[in-house]
Amino acid sequence: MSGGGAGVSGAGCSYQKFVHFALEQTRLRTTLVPHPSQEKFKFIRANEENTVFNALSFSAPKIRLLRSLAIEQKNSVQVLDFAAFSEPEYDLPIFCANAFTSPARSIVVLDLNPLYDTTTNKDYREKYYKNLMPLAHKYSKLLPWGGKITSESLRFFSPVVIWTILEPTETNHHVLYSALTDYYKAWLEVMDEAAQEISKETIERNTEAQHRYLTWRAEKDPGYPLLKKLIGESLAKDLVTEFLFEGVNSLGTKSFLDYFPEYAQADGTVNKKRSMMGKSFETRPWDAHGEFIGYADEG
Ligand code: BLA
Repeated sequence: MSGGGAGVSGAGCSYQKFVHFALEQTRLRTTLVPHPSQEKFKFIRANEENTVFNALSFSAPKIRLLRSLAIEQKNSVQVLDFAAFSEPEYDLPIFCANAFTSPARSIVVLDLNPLYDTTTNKDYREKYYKNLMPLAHKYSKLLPWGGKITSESLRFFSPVVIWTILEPTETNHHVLYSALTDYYKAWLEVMDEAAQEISKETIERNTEAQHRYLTWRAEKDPGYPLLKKLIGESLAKDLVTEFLFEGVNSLGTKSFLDYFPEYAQADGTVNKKRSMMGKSFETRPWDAHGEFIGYADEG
């Protein structure tokens, strides 16, 4: 066997295994209750018979939304989109685990996405990422930088991000599973320690930062074309706005173009291109201390 097929089915098991692990770990620390979005999407089915969707969503005292979407196509594509968003009384990073595995390769983004840009906001970087740099150091060696990336995405990444493209082998998926679980445990740790903000301005700022993130992803997520293909345009749209990025229509009133005016076209519509800046960052643009060093490479 060429390894591809075996690796992919192995990956499928691990994504489900990861979801199971993550929920179990979360329940050790807090009480999960089903999120209202579960009702509509729990039993979502694909057009194709060989494709299984698994959608779960919860909330908990500090957690506004914890949701997971796993897609498995027999002997073919395996997808994981797992994220956790805190209540706006906390400025917690957003846990983000995205993996798209085909027989050819796995495209992975794993991060504690910062609520505030860590290049311009040193306090935020110190608060959440200083302690995580050893973890990033370990896994960025095992899961090498995936090469040039949509430049806009960098704004939503932290110095500990794992952006990688892997051959879907057994060994690689073993390392990936270990990274997923270690990063999630790290997120649970900061979640546990997070103190509630009481200042109205701070809570509003956190709300808007989360809304901006949701707005970006609901509009430009690379997974959307595949979702459209699998469940049709209308349901894919609902899945994105009411499940994956739930809150995009309720946490704020600003539009995509309010946040990202560079995408405005002359007729007032949003440019469909994923990126206005193009791709850049051939190599990892942070040093071992989490300092951004990517400017030289830009353009
Ligand atoms: C590709 N997915 C990508 C790429 C990134 C991400 C960076 C590489 C292409 C690029 O440079 O943009 C993921 N980008 C992210 C994430 C953030 C971001 C997580 O900005 C967060 C801020 N991927 C999924 C899901 C599917 C999926 C759920 O997470 C499918 C349902 C598919 N991702 C997918 C596919 C590609 C991809 C098919 C390759 C094709 C392409 O590049 O468009």
